[in-house]
Amino acid sequence: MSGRRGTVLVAVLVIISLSALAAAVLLYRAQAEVTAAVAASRGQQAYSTAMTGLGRTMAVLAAARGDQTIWADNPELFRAQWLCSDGANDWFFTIYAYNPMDPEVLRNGVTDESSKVNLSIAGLETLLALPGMTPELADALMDYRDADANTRPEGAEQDYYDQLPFPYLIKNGPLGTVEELLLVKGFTAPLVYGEDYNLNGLLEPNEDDGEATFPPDNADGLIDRGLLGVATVWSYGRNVSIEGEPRVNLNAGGDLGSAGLSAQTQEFIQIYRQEGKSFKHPADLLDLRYQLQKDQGKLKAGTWIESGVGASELPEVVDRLTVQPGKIVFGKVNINTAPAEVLAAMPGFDLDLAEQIVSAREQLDAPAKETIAWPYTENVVSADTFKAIVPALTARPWQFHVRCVAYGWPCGQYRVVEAIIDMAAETPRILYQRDLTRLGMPLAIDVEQEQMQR
Ligand SMILES: [Ca+2]
Ligand SMILES: [Ca+2]
Ligand SMILES: [Ca+2]
Ligand SMILES: [Ca+2]
Repeated sequence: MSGRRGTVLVAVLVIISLSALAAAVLLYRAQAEVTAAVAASRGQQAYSTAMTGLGRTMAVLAAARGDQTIWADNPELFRAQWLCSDGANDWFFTIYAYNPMDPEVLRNGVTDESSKVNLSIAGLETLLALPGMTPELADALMDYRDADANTRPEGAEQDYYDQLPFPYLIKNGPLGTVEELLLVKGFTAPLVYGEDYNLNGLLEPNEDDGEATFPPDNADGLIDRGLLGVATVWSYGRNVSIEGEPRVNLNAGGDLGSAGLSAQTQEFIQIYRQEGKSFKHPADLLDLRYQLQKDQGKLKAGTWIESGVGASELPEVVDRLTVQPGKIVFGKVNINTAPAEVLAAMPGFDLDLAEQIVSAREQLDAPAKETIAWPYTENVVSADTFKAIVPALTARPWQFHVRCVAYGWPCGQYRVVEAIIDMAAETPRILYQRDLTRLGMPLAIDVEQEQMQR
C-alpha cells in the first residue's frame, strides 16, 4: 500500500468508526414476539445499514475523490463491511459495480458519472455515436430537451406527444434521469437497460438465453448494459483549479498574473485579444504563433509573436485558465475514467484514438493524471489532435454512482439502494436515490468465508 493511500485509509477509517457509532444508535433492539414486527424491524435495520453504507462512501470520496485507486475497486473499504450486531444478526454492507476489467465479477467501488456521456449536453454527433442510436432517436432526444418547438427533420416536439393515446408534456429542458429517455419518442426499455434486467452489472442466466425467458437478449455471453451503461444526466463540475481557485477567463480580461503565467504568455494573450482574437480553449495557447495584423506598441504589423506555452507550461494553463464564464461546467467527460466507447463518441475522437488513450493511462499514476494535459505531455497525441479533443474533457470526477446492498446474517434480510453522490455541491449531497430491493439480491454472499478472512 502506498503512503498516500495508507494515510487516506486511516482518515477514512476514523470517519467510518464515527458513522458506525451513529448507525448503532439506530439499531432496533426490540425482541418482538410478533414475527411480522421482527421482519419489519430487520427491514428497517437493513435500510439503516444501507444508508450507513452510502454515508461511508461519501466519507471515502470526501477524503480521496481525486484518487481512483481508492474508490474504483477497494474491497478493504467496500466489501462485506461489518456494521453491527443486534444480538440475533450481524449486519453488513457491500458497494458494488459493473467491472469493465472482468465483467464476470463485480468490483467493489463506485462509478464516476463523468465517465459517461451527458445526455443533456452532448451534441448530435456524440449522441449518434452511442450504442443503438439512430438519426430518428437522436433528433427526437434533441427536440425533447431543447427549449424550442421546432421539429428537427426526424424529431418530435410537443405536437407529436399531444396525439398519443395518453398525451403528456415533454421537458423541453435537461433530463432528470437517464430513464426519462423512455418518455422520448422511439426509446425502448432494451435500448435504455440493455440486457441487465436486474441492474446488478452481471449477466444472469435469464439475461443470456435469448427469448426463452424475460428479458430479451442476444445470448452471446456478453452483457449489454444499454444506454444506462454509457450515459448520464448528472455530470458537472466546479470551474476551479486543482487548488480550488476559480479559473481565470482567458477571453474576459481576468487577472492573468494570478494564474501563474509567464510575462511572455501574459503579454501574448493581451496582444492577441487586442487584435480582436479570442480563444476556444486554453489549450489553443499550446505552441501558438501569431502574426500581428496591426502595430501593437513597439511591435509592428507582420511581426510574429509566440505564446511561450509548451509541454511544461501546459498542465498549469489548462488547470488554471478557462474560456467558460460561470462557476459550473456541465457534461465534460473524464479522460481518466471514461471507457473507450465513451471517449470515441466525443468530438475529435475515433475508436483508435480512444483505445490509445485508455491503454496509455493504465501506465500513469494519480499525480500524472491530475490535469487534462497528459495526452500531450505523455506523447500520446500531437498538439493539433490535443487541441481538437480537449474542449470536451475533464480530469476530475465530481458525481458518483453508488449501488449498495445491506444484509443481515443469518436472517438473510436485505435492502438494495442506488444513489448519485454529488461532491461538487457546497456540502456533499445525494442528488438522487432509489430502492432496488425489488430486483432481488444482486450478488452472492458468503459470510462465513468473509468472517474467516477477518
Ligand atoms: Ca423542444
Ligand atoms: Ca444482471
Ligand atoms: Ca432472456
Ligand atoms: Ca448479450
